[in-house]
Amino acid sequence: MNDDLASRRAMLFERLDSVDTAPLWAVMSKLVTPKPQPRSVPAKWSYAQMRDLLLEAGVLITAKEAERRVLILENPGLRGHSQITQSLYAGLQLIMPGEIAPSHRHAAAALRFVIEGEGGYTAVDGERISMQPGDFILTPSWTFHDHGNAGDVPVIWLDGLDVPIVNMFDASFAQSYPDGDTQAVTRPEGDALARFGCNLVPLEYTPAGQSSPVFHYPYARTLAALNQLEKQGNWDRWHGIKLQYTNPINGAYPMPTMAAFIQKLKAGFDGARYRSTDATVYCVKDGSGYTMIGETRIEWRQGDVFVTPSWAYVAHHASTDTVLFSFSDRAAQKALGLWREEYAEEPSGGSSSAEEICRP
Ligand code: 1HN
Repeated sequence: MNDDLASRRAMLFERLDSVDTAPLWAVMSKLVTPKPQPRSVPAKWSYAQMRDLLLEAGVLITAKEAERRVLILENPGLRGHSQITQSLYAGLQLIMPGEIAPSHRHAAAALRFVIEGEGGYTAVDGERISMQPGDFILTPSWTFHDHGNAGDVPVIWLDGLDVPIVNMFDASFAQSYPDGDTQAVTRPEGDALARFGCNLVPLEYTPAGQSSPVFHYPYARTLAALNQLEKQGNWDRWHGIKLQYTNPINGAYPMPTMAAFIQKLKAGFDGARYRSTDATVYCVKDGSGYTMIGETRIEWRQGDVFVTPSWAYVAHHASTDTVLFSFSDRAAQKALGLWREEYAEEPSGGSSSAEEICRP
């Protein structure tokens, strides 16, 4: 390019800049990439370490003062943004015996996976349920929710929220419960599960919202399903035995933005590589092993949380019998027609140039 052309272009760029304009040709390849270029990276938070830090926070601030006593799990590639992936927030929450976390509601939807402790409870939309380790719990958008601990040990769970999605749309609203710290309980424990969680629905039921009316998925039921399927065999080469949590009314994901999954891997499971556009947050319910995320090896054990970025190859390897919980923005991506997945045929560790196939 001759000097004259270069300087005329530079002058044009300056004039464009001065009127809040920019040339697409200078940024197009960054804007529209041939494949995902996530800023998030593979990462793990060791539960042993997080638990110590949480319990220290437990001495220094009450749940009530904090409103929520939570350690945010920030992806090392996204520090300072309260994000574990580009679209999701995750944190570890502690409630000490006798404490309450006051009632509020917000546009962001939350899910919870209980890691430790007996005696915790949460109230959602007028029903209070007690939490057991392994329980999966929903707080749909704009439902009042408060938590408490009626037991005598600390209760810790993983929170997942779609806050970055809500904020991307500039659609955030939030408010405190207008009438005290805890919401009025209007329905007995187990009401939603009886009405919607037993392959039955109330007579001539018409769905009221986009989230599952079941907001408590007790681990005893989840484990019974995994164990029955394990007896039958049929291990998937990529996923072991993997199920997705569902809205029983329509078979959709439990909430419009987030999907959640549970999977069992037998000791010695040596998974093949899989990738999808939904960056995924995992929590180890039980067991130990490691996951290859691209070239990164992440060792895990009970309680650990780890994250796999969009479109990275993921292959799980279990040393002992393992149950993994996971969640992602797959619901939102599928609703918007964006989600893609790919199964790599050859076992993990093989050549990355091997031919990739779609799964039958
Ligand atoms: C929230 O309301 C909870 O209710 C937990 O337990 C984490 C993170 C961001 C915004 C709201 C909860 C949260 C949150």
